[in-house]
Amino acid sequence: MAKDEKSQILLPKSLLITERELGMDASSIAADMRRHFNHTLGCDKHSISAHHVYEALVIALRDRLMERWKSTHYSYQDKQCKRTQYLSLEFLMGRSLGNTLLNLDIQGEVEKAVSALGLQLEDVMKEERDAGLGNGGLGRLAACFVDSCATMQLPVMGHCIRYDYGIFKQRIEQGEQVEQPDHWLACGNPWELERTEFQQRIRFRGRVERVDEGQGFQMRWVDTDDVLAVPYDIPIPGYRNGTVNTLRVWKAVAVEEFDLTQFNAGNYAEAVAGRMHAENISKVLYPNDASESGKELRLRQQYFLSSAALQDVMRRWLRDNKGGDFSRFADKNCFQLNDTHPAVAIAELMRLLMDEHGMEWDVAWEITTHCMAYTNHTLLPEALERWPVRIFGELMPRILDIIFEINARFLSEIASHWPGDTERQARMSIIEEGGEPQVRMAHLAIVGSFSVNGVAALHTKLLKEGLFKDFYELWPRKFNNKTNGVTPRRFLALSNPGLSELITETLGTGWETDLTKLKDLRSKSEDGAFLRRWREVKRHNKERLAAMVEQDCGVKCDPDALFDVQVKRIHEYKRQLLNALHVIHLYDRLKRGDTADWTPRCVLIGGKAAPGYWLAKRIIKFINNVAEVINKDPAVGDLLKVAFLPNYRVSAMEIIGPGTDLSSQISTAGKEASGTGNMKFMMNGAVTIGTLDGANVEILEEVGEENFFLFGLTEAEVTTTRKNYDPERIIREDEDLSRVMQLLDSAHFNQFEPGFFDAIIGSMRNPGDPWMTLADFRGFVDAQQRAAQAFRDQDRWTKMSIVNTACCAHFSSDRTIADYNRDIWKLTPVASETPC
Ligand code: 26Q
Repeated sequence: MAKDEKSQILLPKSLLITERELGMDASSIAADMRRHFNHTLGCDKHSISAHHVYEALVIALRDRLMERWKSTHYSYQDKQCKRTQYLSLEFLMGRSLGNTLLNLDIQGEVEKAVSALGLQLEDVMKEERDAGLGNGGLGRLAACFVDSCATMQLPVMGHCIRYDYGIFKQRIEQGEQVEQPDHWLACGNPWELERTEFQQRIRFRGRVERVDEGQGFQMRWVDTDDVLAVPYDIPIPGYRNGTVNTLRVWKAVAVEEFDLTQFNAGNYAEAVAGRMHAENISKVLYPNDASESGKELRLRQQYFLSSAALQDVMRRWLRDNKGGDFSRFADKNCFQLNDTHPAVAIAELMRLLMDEHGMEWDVAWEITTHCMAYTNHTLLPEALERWPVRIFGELMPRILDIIFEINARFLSEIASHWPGDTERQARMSIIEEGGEPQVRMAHLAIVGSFSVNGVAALHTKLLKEGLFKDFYELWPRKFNNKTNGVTPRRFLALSNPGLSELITETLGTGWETDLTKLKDLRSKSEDGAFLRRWREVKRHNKERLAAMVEQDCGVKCDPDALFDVQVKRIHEYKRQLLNALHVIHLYDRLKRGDTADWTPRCVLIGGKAAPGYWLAKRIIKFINNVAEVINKDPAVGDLLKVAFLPNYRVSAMEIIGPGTDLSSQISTAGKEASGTGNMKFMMNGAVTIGTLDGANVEILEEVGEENFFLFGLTEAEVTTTRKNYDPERIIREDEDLSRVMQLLDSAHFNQFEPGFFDAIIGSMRNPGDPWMTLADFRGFVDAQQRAAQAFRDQDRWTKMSIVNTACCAHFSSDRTIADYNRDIWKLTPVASETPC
């Protein structure tokens, strides 16, 4: 018997199903789909839709996941193993259906079940919307990580906010980005399971009281405006291993007694408005991929997530450790902070340990600093998060007190380490003085964590030498590198079935969880028949991509042309403008008849701009105008096509990656922390044209210079060249660039919009241009020429493509997670064996 804690009613164990009993064959699945379609969803002959079929299938699959989910949970519980919580304001999951079918190994049976019901699985799969709970790299990284953790049977739970609105949908109207809200939950989310029984109360505002309870002073945070955090669990299946981990997403709900005073005073509307204010916390994902200063709602989101996740862990701890002994808490728990966005968790854990569990500062600090670990994702100083002390104090006064105390103790450590060095104290302080005082979140994260990592070797080196130099001098052993990776299940096995089949035929299975096996493909690159097969797969994937481009942009691309692709958020440092300059140069060559040995090319560019980033939006318009002029010009024909792909997202990458020949990774050296798109392309046999930046450095190391089109200044050269950077001279001395700039100056791409691109042109001509776009023009054009020439020798190109796939093992997120686990988390894998 088990007891209901609330009602005290005794519940017989016979209620529980303890064996797996749901069939994995087509007929059991079809039967369950019909039952859910008719009974769970209540569909009848008047209300029949493809979406309901999709929902019925997902519920049938969720039932099957549920058995494995419980087993996994019991196994972790039985072992009382150490666990990691991955705290992230973003999880860019994309679609789940294909991934679930792949991981449960029931693609074939579900296909049969669906066709027995008279439908095509492919059509049903299109019904799923992307879960777009993230902006880009950082959010997708979190999604790849939970996939790898489940596949490696590591007890890791993801925590995120259950935003009602994910990243906006991008439409292009007259060449400009128009944002539309992404109400992805409008038709519900059949994957999730609401867990009201685990809800938590999150406090805001109020004031702090000092109370004497006999055994010394205690701090009490009182008169607060509380919000409930209600968790929804999303299953994360491992690859064919019986493990199902959890992504827990938290929704903000007003507390019942919320604004009862208003209500009782007859102010009904005000009382309801108060509820809405609380529930706004989980309304919308902020669409900036660099920090946005000062938005109070964003800080509320950060504290909401951090506190909910920590209280959730505390609840479990107190249940399993009666009497509240915290001495082993840090041995059993790790919190990985995905950038500084959840860094307030450091102060929140201190608060919970001291104020709610009566601990002394030093004991609480020892625990906190032994379970927090921080990952940095940026090298741009302007992207480091800062919050005005004033906002912090208003929203979370108790948390601000704790941050001040952390800082006071930290500064005295600095003072004894470097006596008299007040400048260093000011540089390192968690509080930035001067003007409006700010909390420096990265400093809080470094001081409060036992591990600080960058996301690629170059990035980590630059963090130690630059941004975090002072901290590295103080705590060299805290700093470590964890080069990013991507999951080969979604980005190879699922999105590139043709290549997967060829690989499996050649090497057997097992590569899906051990990409080092792919290195044996290298020996096949001399085998003519294999080259032909490889080329056929790529050709088929290019047809699929060309169909998407035609549908979404109305541009027809010849699948035999070189597909040159750059998809990522629009940012000056990522230099979509350099790409555009090259396109204009090719157009100029065509116009002047310089077409000897021409390689037909389709240039595809896609990505969202933060709605408030004016220049990034103007860059989108620029690319669209250039594309329109070129595509319309009869003199150009099929030799050059340019398209801007609207609404780039995870599910689009699943088509784009496999169909790409040449992957553009052309950021200013020293600016892109890692990049992960570069890895997805490489895995799918695209060759990279890139600078020595982020993880490109490691891709180059793996494939060798002969399989990579390297160009551009190095990070060190960028730093020295900056001092006497003279873009006008570069233009003067390069005839091709002069001609390109002339076309721009003559408004060739904005004949009806005079002056429209002046800001763009001006930014590149500016000697202070931080991204030094023109400095790399010549190198880029020459590298593109080498790529075009290599492509004309199809055997040579195919070999390069094979080598790229063969060498991608280092970029599997399984390798990344193995590194996190070996150096930071130290978890033991737990097989899911316990009966459900
Ligand atoms: C912060 C505060 C307020 C509002 C927004 C934000 C915010 C949100 C998202 C700041 C940054 C981000 C996202 C950053 C990001 O995606 N960075 C990328 O992370 C990848 C994974 O490590 C790297 O590969 C990329 O190089 C890096 O740019």
